[in-house]
Amino acid sequence: MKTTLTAEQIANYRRDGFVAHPGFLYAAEVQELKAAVLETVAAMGKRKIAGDTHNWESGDSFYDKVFTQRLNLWRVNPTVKRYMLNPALGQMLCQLEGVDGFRVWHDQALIKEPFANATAWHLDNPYWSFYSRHAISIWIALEDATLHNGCMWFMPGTQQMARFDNVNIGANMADLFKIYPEMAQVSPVPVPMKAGDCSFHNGLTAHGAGANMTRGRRIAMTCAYMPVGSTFNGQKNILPEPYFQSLKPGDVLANDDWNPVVWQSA
Ligand SMILES: O=C(O)CCC(=O)C(=O)O
Ligand SMILES: [Fe+2]
Repeated sequence: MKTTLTAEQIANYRRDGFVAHPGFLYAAEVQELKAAVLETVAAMGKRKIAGDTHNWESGDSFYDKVFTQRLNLWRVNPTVKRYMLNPALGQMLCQLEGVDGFRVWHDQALIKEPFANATAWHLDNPYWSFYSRHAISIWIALEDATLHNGCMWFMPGTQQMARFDNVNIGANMADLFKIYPEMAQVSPVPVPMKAGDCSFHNGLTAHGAGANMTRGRRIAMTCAYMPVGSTFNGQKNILPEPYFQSLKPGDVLANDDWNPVVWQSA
């Protein structure tokens, strides 16, 4: 794992709200993580969230055909956990965001199957159970992500324009711009990646991905992180029901089982 960032990468991240980090995983690590992810996705079957008790029938809706989406693999697979909760990775997140510590929010395997739909422009943090201008995600390519098979695209600087209003990832690519018309003036930047490359993006940076125009699978592993000290905003997102019921808005989200600390400075 290449866990050193240059000063230029940190400066670019803070200006643009995203940065690419080529060569994050070495070849043997790509093989190990990819095998662990695919094995866990297969073992989860129709369960969308690891450990969840109810089956999600993946239907034929537009969203079902954006990607195969499985969450919280880290909770059931020790290899995935070793990568996603790696302290050196946690330290990189702190450098990028300039905060003291991060907890894991949730991970996600996102596999654009052959001929999958595009991922509409959206923000991430407003979906989650805390609001923060310092939430961050890593997106790791486990197969090459190209302009043809649906690589990620980001809108530089939009993290500064965002409030906590958002849209669902629906069939209309441009719905986000109904609530943020000013973002439609920003030129999007594609980030094609080789397997093992990753990017980081802020939870308020507008991003999306193209359709998969190929017969191959675009396989990505991602993870979202919450600054230590973040507070509950009243939204359930993927919180388990009993934990959700125990919370009131303003409570600090500090459950070490559900959201363990990835890294915190002393
Ligand atoms: O992989 C995709 O198509 C979208 C990923 C995404 O929205 C994210 O990682 O926040
Ligand atoms: Fe996203």
